[in-house]
Amino acid sequence: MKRTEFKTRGVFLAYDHGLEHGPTDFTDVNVSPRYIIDIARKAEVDALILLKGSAREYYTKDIGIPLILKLNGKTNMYKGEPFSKQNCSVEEAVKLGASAVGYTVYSGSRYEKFMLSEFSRIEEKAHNIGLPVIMWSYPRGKDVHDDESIETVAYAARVAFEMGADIVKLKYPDDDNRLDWVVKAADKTKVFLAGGKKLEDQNIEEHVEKAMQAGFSGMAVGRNIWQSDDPVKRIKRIKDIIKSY
Ligand code: FBP
Repeated sequence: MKRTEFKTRGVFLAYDHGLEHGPTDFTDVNVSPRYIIDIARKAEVDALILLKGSAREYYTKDIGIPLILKLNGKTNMYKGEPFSKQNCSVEEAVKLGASAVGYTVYSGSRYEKFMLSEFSRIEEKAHNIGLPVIMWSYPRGKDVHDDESIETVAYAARVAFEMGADIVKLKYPDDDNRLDWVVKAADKTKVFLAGGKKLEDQNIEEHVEKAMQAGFSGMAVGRNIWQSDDPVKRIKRIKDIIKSY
């Protein structure tokens, strides 16, 4: 399948929660990948993030939205030290029409060495065929005491840069006066904000505004969009903020 052109700025719509959290995040409506694809089209998001199951059944290039295929993931039934193994190959992602690939690294976990080396193999393979690589960089595990501190989030940003990621997806840190430090730590890697649990419209827009002011490149968001009553409007508002920078 021919790749759809991929931009490293804007809004990405994330929908890998069926594996990460289970259907508890879903309603009768947003449980269907078709609903999410419909939002993505109407709001003209810059990319759609799927796992291989949804991608295989629902993604086609006619949708006109670039696909980011997430190559690892785990359930939250498992409560031990975080460890997310690769469960889809770069080759399979290409077959499914992906324009980029994604992978979560839980730095600080006792299993980080496995995730870092798996990420590294994926990064080399993907870059060899011109596919951008996105790291979900989420410090987590019993040795990580404050995953939302600015220093931890900046460290997560740097991990992605040093590992060769084109884009890093990060949680919003607790000290938003120092968001520019996160961007500096990421150097050439573009920084995207993750969404988190559903917030009020105003709060999410405030986060995006502050992040963009500090030099972020966009937002990769899931629940705050497809759990909202008016997902398309929410995306459009976020897009307008991003475009104004
Ligand atoms: P949300 O915007 O819904 O938070 O999605 C972002 C994301 O990174 C998803 O891609 C992923 O499924 C989820 O968060 C993982 O969240 P966590 O590991 O914090 O439970």
